[in-house]
Amino acid sequence: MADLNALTSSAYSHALEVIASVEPRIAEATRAELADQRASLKLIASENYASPAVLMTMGTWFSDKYAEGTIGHRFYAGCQNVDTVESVAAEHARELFGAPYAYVQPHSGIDANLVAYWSILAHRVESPALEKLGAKNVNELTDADWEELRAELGNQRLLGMSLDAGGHLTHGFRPNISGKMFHQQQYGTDPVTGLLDYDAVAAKAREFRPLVIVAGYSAYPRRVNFARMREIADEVDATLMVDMAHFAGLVAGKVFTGEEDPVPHAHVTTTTTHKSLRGPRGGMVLAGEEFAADIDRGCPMVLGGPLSHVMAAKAVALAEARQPSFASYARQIADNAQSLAEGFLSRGARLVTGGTDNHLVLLDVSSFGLTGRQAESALLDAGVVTNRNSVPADPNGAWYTSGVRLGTPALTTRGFGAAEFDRVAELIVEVLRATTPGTTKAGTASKASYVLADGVAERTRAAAAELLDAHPLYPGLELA
Ligand code: DSN
Repeated sequence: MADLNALTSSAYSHALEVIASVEPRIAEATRAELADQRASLKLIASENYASPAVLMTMGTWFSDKYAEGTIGHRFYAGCQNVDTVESVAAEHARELFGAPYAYVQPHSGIDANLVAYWSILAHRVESPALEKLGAKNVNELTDADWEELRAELGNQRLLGMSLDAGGHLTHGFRPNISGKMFHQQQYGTDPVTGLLDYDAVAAKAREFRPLVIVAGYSAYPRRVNFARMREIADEVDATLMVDMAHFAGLVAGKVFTGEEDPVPHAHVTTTTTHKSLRGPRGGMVLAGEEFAADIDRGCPMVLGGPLSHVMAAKAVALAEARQPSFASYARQIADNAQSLAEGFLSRGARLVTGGTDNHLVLLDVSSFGLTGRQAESALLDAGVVTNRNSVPADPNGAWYTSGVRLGTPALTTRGFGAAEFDRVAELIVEVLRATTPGTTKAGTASKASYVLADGVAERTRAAAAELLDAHPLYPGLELA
């Protein structure tokens, strides 16, 4: 078997030379990005490290091909190889997740959610409305028909998890288009436990009668019972959409099964491919066959031309996720999150919901006397990359916040285990204890500036380097 490390090193070294011959600053930035990623503790819960095979697949001439439409039904000639790529990616997605139908064109999670929303509107509202108007498709509608259709489409309701309880912008948050396409209401979490209260969600659904209930999260550190969410949706005749972007890797790796696997329970499931799933940056929609025709309208309804080079990389990543080693990886992600949580709790730090049972923890940094922004910045000084995040009913709002979100997928890819994550918790607590809020020019307490005690950043970086050197990123990849 070929020495893959040597091949990868050679391929990237040569590629950078080719790039440098045109724009050396981009070649330099690419080298610098690898060096930075290698030298930091990446704890952003939505990030990962894709394999060289996935990364290389994106750098090809598939980027040059237009292929609007669907497999075998394109608006451009010469798409036979794109058809192969999209078919293979969709086949892997269907088989990996046990979904009857998969659409692998979305460029991002937001795009995937938009495609899903439109497909639900089309399936639940537009098709019946067209039928009523005696038209086969939207092109046959007159201006008066459009008025009538808009009146029908305009009164649709969406119930999603609120942003500060851990939901996502695209789940009906007002500044996002999902909060404008739909009349939206939000469900939160229990104010004492921080946990989802399914009875409260059901009560809200009965009162609000949404067309769509969205489940899924980007900052909720617990598993969700999707069977229960489907019961709630069925009771009010809503369509259940699950956005599994954050935990798709845990579904793929069979850590989340039964009631915790969204795919058999949701009508439509969306995801990104680059978070715990460890693929290229992009999105995907999974559904039952009844939604397929409407989802297939995603391009050009919502999406620009498919990114064939990224669909090819999705196929490679999904093939990787079907290997047994991916299931071990997924289990390790969850085990490591446990260790990280216990590491914090044993050192007196406060976690939203008191712990985790997925891939992330939400650290409430108000107990250190800091805002999320101050904590995020001090940690970055020390080489720990996180992102600030609201906690439920956050007094500091969505900009300064009171929390820091930390996830285990990326460092688990590097080979970190439970002991390393306990050490990570120890380092983070040391940095936060050594950080104090700064003052504004007016002499009041600042929510942004901070003072990190002398020497702490350097000591933390040195300690982190020991962990990182023992678990190198892309081991064997050496750039000439
Ligand atoms: N930006 C992603 C995250 O960090 O969770 C979600 O879109």
